[in-house]
Amino acid sequence: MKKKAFITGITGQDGSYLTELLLAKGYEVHGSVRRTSSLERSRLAHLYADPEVYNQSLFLHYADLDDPTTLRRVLSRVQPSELYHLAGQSHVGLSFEIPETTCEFTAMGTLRLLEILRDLPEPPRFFHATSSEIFGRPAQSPQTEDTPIAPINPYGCAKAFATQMVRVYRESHGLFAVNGILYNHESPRRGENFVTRKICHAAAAIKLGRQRELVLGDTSALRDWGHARDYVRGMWLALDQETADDYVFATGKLHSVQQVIEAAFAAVDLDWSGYVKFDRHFLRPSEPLHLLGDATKARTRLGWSPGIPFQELIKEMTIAELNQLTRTDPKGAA
Ligand code: F7E
Repeated sequence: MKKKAFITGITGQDGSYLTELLLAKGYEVHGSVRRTSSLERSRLAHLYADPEVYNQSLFLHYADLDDPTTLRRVLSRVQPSELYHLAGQSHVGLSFEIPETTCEFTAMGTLRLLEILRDLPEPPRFFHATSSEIFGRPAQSPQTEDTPIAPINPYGCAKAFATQMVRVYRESHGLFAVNGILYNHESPRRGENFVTRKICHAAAAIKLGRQRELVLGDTSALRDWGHARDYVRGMWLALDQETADDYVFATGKLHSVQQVIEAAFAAVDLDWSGYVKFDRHFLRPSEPLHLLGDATKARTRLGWSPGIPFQELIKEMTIAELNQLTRTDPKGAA
């Protein structure tokens, strides 16, 4: 019998990489998709197009985190042995604009899932994709699973609530529930409003003469950036254990937004300095500080380590943008 996994957020960056990983491991993969007018599922398009995969080992279900009745019905029917919860409003800047929506999906959505699992006769193993943003501006750097939670933005607060609830349901209700505390992780499939993708896209578009400038907020901000492909491997490993626990997934290396700019423009052989402009519109009311992860526990217990270094990641993302832009309008290439 094939193992069955269920993924919320299957159409996102992490969902699509995780789907590929699980299909390669022989799983039957199910995912929930939101009803939207745009049908934005491009990250899974190559799998839909494959008649040996779509509706054979990959299945999609309409369900959303604010509709627990449907979620309960779908999960009762599918009966997965593993549930990877990746969905939620994940943009930190946007969470200042739409705090209630952020909490509704990211915090309450997680609690609703935990409540459903608690009632199932055989609850699946549960992976919750949480975030370094739960730490805010920690006194301790690097952070571990034991660093105190002290978020400083609505997104971090929603994730903090959900993270703590996962711990409560693990300890009080005996669920096999895991928090993966994920530091920033990127790829060519990253959403366009995150800074790495925005920069890599701009470098490629400027190279091709299709964009004139790149407008950014705080370029001195530091982050611990890894590759999403490495992080989804960690998710799977975290559920493939005897007991449930929390794990930090991080590279343990800090880079600035400015270093992303330099690496992306170098990948297309351009001098960045004439193109990058500042706009305070992209500044946030507060910035986390010292968010650097210590993944010792994931390394020693799970045998996990990040394989793809920062320079390689940014180069891969920029070249992917260049290829994509050239494919969409080959004549525009300069
Ligand atoms: O910002 C600065 C911005 O939006 C990174 C999510 O996956 O990782 C991600 O959150 C930094 C910040 O990611 C622009 O102020 C400057 O300091 O790419 P980002 P994030 O906020 O770190 C965590 C771990 C998550 O959990 C989240 O879900 O870049 N920055 N100028 C800018 N950021 C954006 N987006 N756009 C700018 O123009």
